[in-house]
Parts: sequence; structure tokens; C-alpha cells
Amino acid sequence: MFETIEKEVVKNKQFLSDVLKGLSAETKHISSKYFYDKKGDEIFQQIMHMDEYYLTNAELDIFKSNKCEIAKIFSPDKEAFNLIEFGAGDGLKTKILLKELLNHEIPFDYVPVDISQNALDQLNSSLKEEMPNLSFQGIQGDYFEVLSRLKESNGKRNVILFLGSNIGNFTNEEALAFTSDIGTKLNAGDLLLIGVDLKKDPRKILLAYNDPKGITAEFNYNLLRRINRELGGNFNIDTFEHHPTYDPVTGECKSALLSNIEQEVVIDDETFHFAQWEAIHTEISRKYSVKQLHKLARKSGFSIKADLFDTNQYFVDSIWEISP
Ligand code: AVI
Repeated sequence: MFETIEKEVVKNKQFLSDVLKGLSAETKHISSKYFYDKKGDEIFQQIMHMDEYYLTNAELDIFKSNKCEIAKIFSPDKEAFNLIEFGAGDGLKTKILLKELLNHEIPFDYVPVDISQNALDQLNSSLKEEMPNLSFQGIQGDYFEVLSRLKESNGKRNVILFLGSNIGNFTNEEALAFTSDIGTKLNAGDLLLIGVDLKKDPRKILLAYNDPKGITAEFNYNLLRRINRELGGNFNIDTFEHHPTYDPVTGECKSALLSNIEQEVVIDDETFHFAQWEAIHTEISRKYSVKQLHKLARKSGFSIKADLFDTNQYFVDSIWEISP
């Protein structure tokens, strides 16, 4: 009990110091990892079910059409392995694969990892109900924390899932550091399946992050509401506007909140001045070409085992292997 409270206090301190630091920077910014409180998780679920957010259906399409092939690549001779998923969320796509592996009686342990305890709790109860025979153990934490424990794993082959184009929320440097870190923590023959949104018609991409119902805008405003709720901030949400942009050259879809008036905002006794139309950068959702993705794989010590595309070629699930 005390340990839980202590953890919460440490987390809140980190949130406060990151927000104060980000808003004091020359270009104001707040990390998109703070989108995901209970309300943020709910809004993200809505986003994933929006028609405009094509990413979910594209990856579902890949999983439905290739589940048998994926199961064979993960365990060609039905040998036991660890299936570790980073950013598991509601497990919508993974459940297709889990059922396939169970149907083939392939022995595996599923380890979903998520920063949101709330998302994990929900996944936990749905898995217990839908797949009572599944062996699984959820871990709440940062990917990097869990990565450092990988080497101590039980001697079985490790297969990491990193779906939903979560890699897109990293800068180029962070993405390379992350995949390289995974590369060094894995053993020869271990696999990484990475789901990535591809470069495409800029209008299609922009609409996914600027839906007409304003659900994605609400996702961003919730960040300011969260600061008001948890850190005692006094943001007036009506004076901020959601502003996504997409640059086809870099593949970066960036979200920002623009202050539509000149104003001051107070958080924890610190005052932040906003010029009219000044931005707080909130999120990067980078889109890749297959070529860029393969370059990332090789630079981080992997070779490419398979590329699986949806029918529209919007998205790829690329399976990488640590060479022996
Ligand atoms: C979680 N992540 C991959 C989503 C994305 O597409 O960048 C988060 C999101 N932001 C706005 N819509 C969805």
C-alpha cells in the first residue's frame, strides 16, 4: 500500500519536473507519454476505432491474413518461447496471434508490458476470460526498464512485439537507440516484430490526426486538463487549438497545441508566458519508407526475416532477427 503511494508520488514528481522543464524550453514541449492517464487511454481507444485512423485496421488486416505464417516464424518446430509485447494496450491485434498459437498448441509465455496500469488491468481481465489456458504475466513499466531484465530471462527464445507504429512516437535518434538497445539485449535467433505506418498520401495521414469529430484534438487537450488536475495548473483549454502538420520529406506528423491569445499560465507557482499562436509541441508520429525501416534494422544489428503488408500497403509488420 505505502509502496504504491510512494510510486505514485515519484511518478507525479517526474511529471511535474518534465512539464516545468518542457514549458521553460525555447520551443515549448511536453512528452506524448503523458497523454496516457485513465481519460487519455479511453480517448486513445476511441481514436483506434475511428475510420480516419486507418492504422488499426491495416495492422489487423495483416494479423488476420498472416497469423499462420507469423506463428510458424515464431516457433518453426513448436519450441517454447517468450512473447514479450511492448505497449500492449488492449491487445486487440495480439489476441488474433495468441489464439493462433494456442490452437497450434505451441508452448509460450505472454508478457505484455505497458506504462498504463489501467490498460494492463483491463487486458488482464479480458485475457483471463477469453483465453483461460494462456500463460501470461503483465508488467507495468517503461520499456527500457523491462529491457534491462531481458538477459535474465529463462533461456527460451525471446520474441518481442512492438506494434501499432509506436516506434513513430520516437525521434530518429530515440528510435535507433531503442532498437539498438533491444538488439544488444537479445540473443542470436531472437526476433523483433515491429509494426510501422508507412509514408503515403499526406492527406490520408493528416486526416488520421485531425479527425472532423475532434477526438484527436480532445486527446491533446486532455494533456492540459491532466496538468490542471494533477499538477494544479490553470490552463484555459478554450484558448488552445490542436494543430497537426505532416512533412512528406521527413515523414514526421507533428502535433502541437497553439495558444490563440497572448497569456500567462501558472503551474506550481511558476508562470509561463505564451505569445499569441505560440506552440507546445506534444507528439511526433513518424512515417517510414520500407527502405528507411530496413536501414534502421541493419543499423541496430538485425537482419530482415519477413515483411508483411496490408492489402492497401499502408502499413508493414516487419520481422527482424538477431543474426547468429
Ligand atoms: C500510440 N501512437 C502510435 C499513436 C500515433 O499514431 O502516433 C498515438 C496517436 N496520436 C494521435 N492519434 C494517435
